[in-house]
Amino acid sequence: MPTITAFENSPDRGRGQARDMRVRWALEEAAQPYDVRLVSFTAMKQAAHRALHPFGQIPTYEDGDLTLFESGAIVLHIAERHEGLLPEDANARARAIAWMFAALNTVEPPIVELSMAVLLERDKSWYAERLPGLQERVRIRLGELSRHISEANWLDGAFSAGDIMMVTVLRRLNTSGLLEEFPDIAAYVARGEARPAFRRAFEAQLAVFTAASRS
Ligand code: GTB
Repeated sequence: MPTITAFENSPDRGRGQARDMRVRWALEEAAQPYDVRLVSFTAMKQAAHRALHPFGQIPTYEDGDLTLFESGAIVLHIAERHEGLLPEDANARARAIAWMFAALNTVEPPIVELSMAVLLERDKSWYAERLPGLQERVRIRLGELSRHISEANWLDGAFSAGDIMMVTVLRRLNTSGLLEEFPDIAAYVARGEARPAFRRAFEAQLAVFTAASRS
């Protein structure tokens, strides 16, 4: 059974924003049981964890002789070994993988930049001036994605690992007000969140937060 790592005490307070969520979701879609090892911020930076993850972060994935880091690589590995997360047709499979990269390389960067500014720069003198530009860069990507998705249920035909990556990336905007400006995208995220596998993954990470806040 694979083991993944996740925050012992996630700063998102159980909102499922940390990147173990996408790995949990992929494992749930694949009906692959898994163990979770919870790590503290201190433990993450120590040698034992850095042996698994050179940058001292979560998530990691261990299965037999294999250790992986980077959520995209982990989800791709899971998708390649289980049915239902990547299409059989070679071209459709290549396109689904392209969407995984698009989520991580094209859509996630401006979203992370905006989130980090909101989190860390609120009290800075330049914040009010910088915010609209950061929001605009996210809006550009959402507009482009909205034109692509339009009325479609998923990014490219059937649900795939590309949708797992994209929905988890877009969820980072849940409290930003930006998703509501793009009803197609908001509906797409809601469709992802309504999947039973997403719900199971979400409840599992929420249970970690609930237990931590009781102790
Ligand atoms: N590129 C890597 C991947 O995709 O796996 C990035 C991994 C990463 O950023 N991990 C973060 C981490 O370990 C957790 S997910 N951070 C600790 C550190 O670097 O010391 C990022 C995250 C954290 C918290 C929230 N939140 O509170 O809303 C959202 C996202």
